[in-house]
Amino acid sequence: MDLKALLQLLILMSVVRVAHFSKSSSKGRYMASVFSDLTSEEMTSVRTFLMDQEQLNLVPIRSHFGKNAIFMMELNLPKKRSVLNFLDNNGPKPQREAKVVIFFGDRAQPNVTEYIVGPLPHPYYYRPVTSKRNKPIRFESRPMTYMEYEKIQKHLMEFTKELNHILLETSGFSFYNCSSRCLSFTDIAPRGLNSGERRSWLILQKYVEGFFLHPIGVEILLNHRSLNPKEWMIEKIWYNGQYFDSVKELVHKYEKNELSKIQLSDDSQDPYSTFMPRGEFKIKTDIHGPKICEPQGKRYRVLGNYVEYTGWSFAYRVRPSAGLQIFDIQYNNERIAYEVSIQEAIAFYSGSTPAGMQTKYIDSGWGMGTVHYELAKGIDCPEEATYQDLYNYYDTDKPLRYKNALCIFEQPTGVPLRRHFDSTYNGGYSFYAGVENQVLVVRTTSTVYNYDYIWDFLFYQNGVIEVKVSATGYIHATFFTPDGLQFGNRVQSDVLGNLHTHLINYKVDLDIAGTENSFETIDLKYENITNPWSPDHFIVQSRMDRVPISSERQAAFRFGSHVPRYLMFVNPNKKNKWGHQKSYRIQYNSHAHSVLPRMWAEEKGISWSRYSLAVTRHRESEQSSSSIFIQCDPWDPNVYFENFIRNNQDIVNKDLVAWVTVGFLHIPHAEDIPNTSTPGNAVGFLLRPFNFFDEDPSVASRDTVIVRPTDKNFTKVNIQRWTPEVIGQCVSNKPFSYNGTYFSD
Ligand SMILES: [Cu+2]
Repeated sequence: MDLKALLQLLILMSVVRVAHFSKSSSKGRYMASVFSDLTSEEMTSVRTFLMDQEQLNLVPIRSHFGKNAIFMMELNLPKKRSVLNFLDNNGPKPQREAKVVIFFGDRAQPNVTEYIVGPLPHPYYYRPVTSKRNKPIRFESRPMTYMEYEKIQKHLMEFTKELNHILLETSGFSFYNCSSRCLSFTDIAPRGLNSGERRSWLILQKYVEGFFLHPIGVEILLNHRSLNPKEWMIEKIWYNGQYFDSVKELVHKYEKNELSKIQLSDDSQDPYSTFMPRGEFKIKTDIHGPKICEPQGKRYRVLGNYVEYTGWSFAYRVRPSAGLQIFDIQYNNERIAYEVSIQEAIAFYSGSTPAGMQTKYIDSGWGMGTVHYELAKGIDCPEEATYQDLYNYYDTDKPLRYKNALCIFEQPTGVPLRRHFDSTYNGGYSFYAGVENQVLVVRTTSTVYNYDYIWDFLFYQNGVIEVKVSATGYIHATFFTPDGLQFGNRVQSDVLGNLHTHLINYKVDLDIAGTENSFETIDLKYENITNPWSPDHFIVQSRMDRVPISSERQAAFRFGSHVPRYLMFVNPNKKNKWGHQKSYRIQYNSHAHSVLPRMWAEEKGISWSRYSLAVTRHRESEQSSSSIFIQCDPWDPNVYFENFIRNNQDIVNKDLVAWVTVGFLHIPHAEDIPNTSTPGNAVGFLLRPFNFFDEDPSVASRDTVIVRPTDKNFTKVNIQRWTPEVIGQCVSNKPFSYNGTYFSD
């Protein structure tokens, strides 16, 4: 390095500024800890305590099937009132407790019971969770476990022994002595047609990379309700469009040639379902694309589960059922929301095969909030992101650490936050000004078997929060038969991509500058008035039609009904400088519609999906719109969202919760092979300030650049900026420059 370069570096180093964090950060961290998930130590102590309770008679869940075992544990969220008392009034810190789900298989009436265990970290009490429903959770509604899958796999091997030659002739793959050519299966849900059933359709597939896309034309209905696997039975088999009551019947008809046989081509060597690159682009390249970098360090701070960035501060946790929850969202120390969280994600399918027509995935029942595997640096999140490990206790006997399962990062959006070029319309300009648009992202993923959801919460400098889910992974596909074409597209010679609707439900507990809020809508109405400046004419124009909504029923917008364009949460008691009630607006980015007629069998389990938006009074007993037990019993759900609005409470000047449903119809097409890609498959909503502030709060952003010509000939410009003039090595070693003229040559 020459002397000049060294001097430059020294000057640069002396002017490098770093982000300044408030002195209250450590207090913020302490406050946020009221929401923090159970630590590994807490989980272990809860387990030890419960295993010692003789009357529970617990055994490890990973070594027994159908006994009494701890299935899951998570933080028991303290009541909002006591949390707010702690956060806002210096009240006592709420006691930490765990919520534990125990499977009681070894009881005269097997059931599932939820317990509260506390206090942490040294528990000495446990009590069952009481609910208004006053009915035990049905044992058959429990999520699947590793042990149950192991038993199913074993029984499938046994049951399909007689079928072995048919499977081999059909696909070249089998369950027996299969070495590299093995079959696998996908079990679909719900598992039956009525409450209390547990019988699953299994789709047989070749076990190659991306096996989800390799159905072999055989589907099996297995009744696995009994806790004694010896009593399990195959109730039906579907083979190439034909139904059989037993393995025997299929074998008999197969051997007598009394059915239509299939023989699949062998594509297992070079499957269409892999990520392996193939083919060429017109413009070939094998060098890196652009990357995100932070040339002068991070501008946000993560302390435990507490995050600070520009005006923002919030806490987060990741619950095992549905995943990310963001709490106590504040902007410049003013609260906007108490909680914004994922509640449920569903995908309801159609098809001509029994598995296709039966599939109604309700993903929290598959531990959607626990399947957050490691994020790849530079692909799933920027390399420089802050990565956090997450701990789960779900179908396990010890806490499991999911490394780098959550990431937080700041990224440029590539579009300015604000900008203006102030033309003089004669070849020059009076000023140019712009603000870079950087956004803080909190991200997790859920790989629910074949599908991958990417969950984002974005915090913009102008007070906007964006909530977004992107879908990717493998489609859920069934064997192609010609009548399948009414339910999707043929995407490979033997594969139908089945149509399905994705719906995602969020809880948005807004607290606009306090808990007392009201809800109103704004749309436009034409008015027709005599033209005041030309009385022989009329003026037709739109005027604002502001409708205060006073009850829960009135605030429930069914899919298909008219939804006013502005959905406003207002604080009627607090006004901005201009006399307007402080408000935030929910703005949708979604193409959702309902998936089943109201009250149809399985629809009861997802009654939240009736409404694009429902607004309810906050109630501790209405913490979630869904549960992990609904997937296996949607017919008699233990959480029935419709009840949240049934009592039609008054919602004026009250603590309000918005239940937001977004989604999209997915008709798989050739380009879903090998994977569904994220562009176009992202939906969500925005929370936007609307008279909450007195002006755009991003005026505080130092990501601003202003350029003013200093002489008539535009030979010199005055550049004003509030960040170091030189960015650093990471992007460019040249200072920002600007000319901005458009003279002709
Ligand atoms: Cu899809």
